[in-house]
Amino acid sequence: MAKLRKKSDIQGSVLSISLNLANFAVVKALVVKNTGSWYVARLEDGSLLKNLRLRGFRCTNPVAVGDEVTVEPREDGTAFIVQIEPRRNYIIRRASNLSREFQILAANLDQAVLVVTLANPVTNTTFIDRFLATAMAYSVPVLLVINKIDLLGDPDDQALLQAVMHLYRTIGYEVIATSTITGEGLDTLRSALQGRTSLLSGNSGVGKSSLINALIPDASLRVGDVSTAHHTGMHTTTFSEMLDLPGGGALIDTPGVKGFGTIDMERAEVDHYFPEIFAVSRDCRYGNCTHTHEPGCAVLAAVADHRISESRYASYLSIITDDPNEKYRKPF
Ligand SMILES: Nc1nc2c(ncn2[C@@H]2O[C@H](COP(=O)(O)OP(=O)(O)O)[C@@H](O)[C@H]2O)c(=O)[nH]1
Ligand SMILES: [Mg+2]
Ligand SMILES: [Zn+2]
Repeated sequence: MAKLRKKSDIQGSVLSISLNLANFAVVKALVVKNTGSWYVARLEDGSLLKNLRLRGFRCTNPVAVGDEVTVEPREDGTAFIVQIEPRRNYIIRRASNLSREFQILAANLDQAVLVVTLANPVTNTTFIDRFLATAMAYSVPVLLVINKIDLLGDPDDQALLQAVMHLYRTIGYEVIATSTITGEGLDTLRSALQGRTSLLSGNSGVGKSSLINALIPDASLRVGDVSTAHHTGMHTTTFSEMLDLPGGGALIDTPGVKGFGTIDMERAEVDHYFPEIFAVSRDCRYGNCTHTHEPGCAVLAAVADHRISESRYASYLSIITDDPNEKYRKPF
């Protein structure tokens, strides 16, 4: 299976382009929309440059919403993005499951907001944990939003909500429970988003559009629109847009993109992205412990006596068994 290139390679490939800007005035701008074939960027004075195309880039979709770019206007009125400033961070994903190609979903993020639901639909915990681990690998903090809590009326559901909030807060994540129906949690969410640029993620149906509508009154996004049209065929279209929040800050919406999927992490580094597993792993007998079968594994012991959650450990296993090298691993 194709391996995603390392972060440094991607950054390098984007920035290693030599450009001839001699004859044209260039301007700096912030990319606020990516349709997959053209871009919209905002100048410092707030005005928008539309219909921007790329020139001089080798990979497909090298520019993402959140990128600070240099735009070169042409005499015929068209304009090109010709250079990208170094990124603070970014999130990439494969263009499709088995693709060699990668797409940058968003750049220069303060945080990623993962919207999940415990009912209608139930968000899979493996999906949540893969997202959290991947975001940590990209140095992007995650705010977990549990939406549709109005549906969690009965005591069992309430207990589940409390347990999930407790689990992720104990690990160190910020968790906010919301309902776009009752309005519960929306003020807390609003202040967690204020003044920051946040990527909004989550499976379809969890209420992302509803949350955007609640937070940005003039957004009027279609609720219940599954956007299947955006992810058919070999090359998934990257459509994403930066939406300004009334109190300052912005949400980056990528309709049609479920999550960032999995990136290839070196198996030995996966435990770094599960903070509670990493903390315990210091006590494993072997420095190269994979926490699967080794004698003296402190992680296995912690799972056995419930200091590490079984669901988190299952997610850890699901990532390390993804690794194509896993098949060829020598027995311990
Ligand atoms: N009960 C309940 N339903 C919600 C809530 N938020 C959104 N919904 C509903 O969930 C469905 C999917 O919402 P939508 O915002 O389109 O989800 P998206 O696919 O993540 O953008 C719609 O029928 C919404 O009305 C909520 O807090 N509680
Ligand atoms: Mg939606
Ligand atoms: Zn171990």
